Amino acid sequence: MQKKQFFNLPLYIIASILFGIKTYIVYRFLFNISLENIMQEVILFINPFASAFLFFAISVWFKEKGQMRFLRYASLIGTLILYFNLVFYRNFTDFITIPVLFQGSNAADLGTSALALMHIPDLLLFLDVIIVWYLSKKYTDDFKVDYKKRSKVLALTFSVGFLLFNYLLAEAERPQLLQRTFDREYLVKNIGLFNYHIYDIALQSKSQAQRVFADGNEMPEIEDYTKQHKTSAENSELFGIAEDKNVIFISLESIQSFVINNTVNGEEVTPFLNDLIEDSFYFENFYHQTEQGKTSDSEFLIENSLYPLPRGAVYFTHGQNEYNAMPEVLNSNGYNSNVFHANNKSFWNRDVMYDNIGYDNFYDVTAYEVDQENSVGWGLKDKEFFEQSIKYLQSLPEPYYSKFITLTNHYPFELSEEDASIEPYNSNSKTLNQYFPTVRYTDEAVEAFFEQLKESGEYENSIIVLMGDHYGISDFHDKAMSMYLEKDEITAYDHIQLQRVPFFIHIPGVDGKVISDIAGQIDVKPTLLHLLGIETTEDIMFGQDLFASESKKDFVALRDGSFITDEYVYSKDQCFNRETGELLGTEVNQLGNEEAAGETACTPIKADVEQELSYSDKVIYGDLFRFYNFNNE
Ligand code: GP9
Ligand code: MN
Repeated sequence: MQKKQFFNLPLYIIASILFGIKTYIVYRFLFNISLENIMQEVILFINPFASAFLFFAISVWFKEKGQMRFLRYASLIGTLILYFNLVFYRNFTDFITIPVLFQGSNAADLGTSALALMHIPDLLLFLDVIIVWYLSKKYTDDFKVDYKKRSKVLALTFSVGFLLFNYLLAEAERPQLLQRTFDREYLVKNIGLFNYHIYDIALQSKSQAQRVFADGNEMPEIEDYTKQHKTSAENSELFGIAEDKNVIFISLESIQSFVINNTVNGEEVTPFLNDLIEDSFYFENFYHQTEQGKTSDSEFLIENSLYPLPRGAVYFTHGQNEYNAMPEVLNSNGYNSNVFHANNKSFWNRDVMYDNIGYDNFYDVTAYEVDQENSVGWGLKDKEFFEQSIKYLQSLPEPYYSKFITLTNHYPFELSEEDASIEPYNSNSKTLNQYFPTVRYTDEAVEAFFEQLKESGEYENSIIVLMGDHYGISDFHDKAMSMYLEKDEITAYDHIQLQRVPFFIHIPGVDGKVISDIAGQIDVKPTLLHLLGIETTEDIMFGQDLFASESKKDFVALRDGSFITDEYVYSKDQCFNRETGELLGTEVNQLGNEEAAGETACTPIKADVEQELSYSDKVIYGDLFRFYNFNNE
């Protein structure tokens, strides 16, 4: 009786507290999780307790004897999961994912070095297991309780409530955290390691199920479709013009076409890019086709000429699929392929995806010297990034394909004063105001990079491709945008036209021109491969060579089903004249006026667009390329 008073907390609460404290210590001091503000600190502190409580509170549903056994094994298994992650993290600075565990070479690599990654003091991590074990054995009679239904429901309500609270905080800190899945570190930081594992299992099972039910049957129809719409090498006006040259691809973070040849406060926004148009092929009606996966979606488009997915980031959800991506194709044509990007390698699951699609090297944040001084916003400043990259570029075997992903011009468009060459715009949108100086900063960084390429001798033998990855200013800022563009309002038509991003192909020694044909990121892969003199007959791609003498398709499809043709722009059931922006008709009547609704000039094309997007989705959901032999050799 006496003892019972001494331990007046139920054992599952004691176990939760101990386990929560331990997990927090591991998060805070053993994993290298970056915390950017107080809110993140708070969430990181709360989530270990939320998930521990959820887990241990299950014990109340057991009969008295089972309760103790459950708590013992729960704390042991929970600790083992935490510990395996720690050991994995010490080697890979990343968290375990189900596919990595079962399919990746990572786990095998780890096997050999696992012992070296375990340290004697790690035994302390098992302290709470020993305590729970001891208490549950020694004081079984004091701790086992015949819980009333009310207490059970209370424990459940409390644990779910706690979890929900944690989730809401996380959602406030990172909107759409679960739908978008951008980074494992963000997930662990916000919902905790254990909930992250549950989420990862759910995501994995869903895509596995779709994969399992797919067989090769759909493939011939899709192959047929892409072959019919393919532009052939014979029709390509510039086939082989850059044969065996290096490719330097620069992904310009959040740069939209509306800043090109435009001014703010009387100053040019992108003087370097404007000049570059003179001696490049510049596509002025080139659209991004990304969705929630943002930069990674744009990468996916240019690497595969497949569309990204309507929800989530395909880099995350289908990072293990079979692809026939540009790095693989180039590798088999004697190229060495690389990515330069000064961010966490696990962001957008890049490490896994890059490995899968054949990149030879990924120069991630660890390849750079990053400190307070040379960083702003999301990390290393673009000028520093290019400067520090040159030495790596020079060391590569040629020919190489090297993709550089800039970062400074990322929302919320922060820039220190000494880096700003132009004044911000003046409107009610801080975002749009600040956008111009950061775009200018990136423009200057690219200019300096061109200089460095010339000085280091990398320029002459390379072609340089520049592309905006996606929009930077969302429709949330329409009011300020309409003011800047001197329009009464931003209509659905304007919104689509704002999805244009700059696309340059600069071939030293070759005169370029401005090309007005409609084009999209989906067209990059076939275009580049043809410039390099690589045939694409065997490939399955939805894009076409932008230098083909005849176009095989009438539309550029955006990922939400909007599209652009020579004559029309279609978005949200509305069909516009592309030239004038005049509304030609509405397909489904949103105002409830049946008569006004009906077919428009866009209707027949809409069906084609939907079919194309659904073919591409089928390839990804069913992992259909595993049934296809690309014959790359
Ligand atoms: C992150 C960078 C930005 O590494 O590519 O990603 P975004 O938010 O633009 O997709
Ligand atoms: Mn981006």
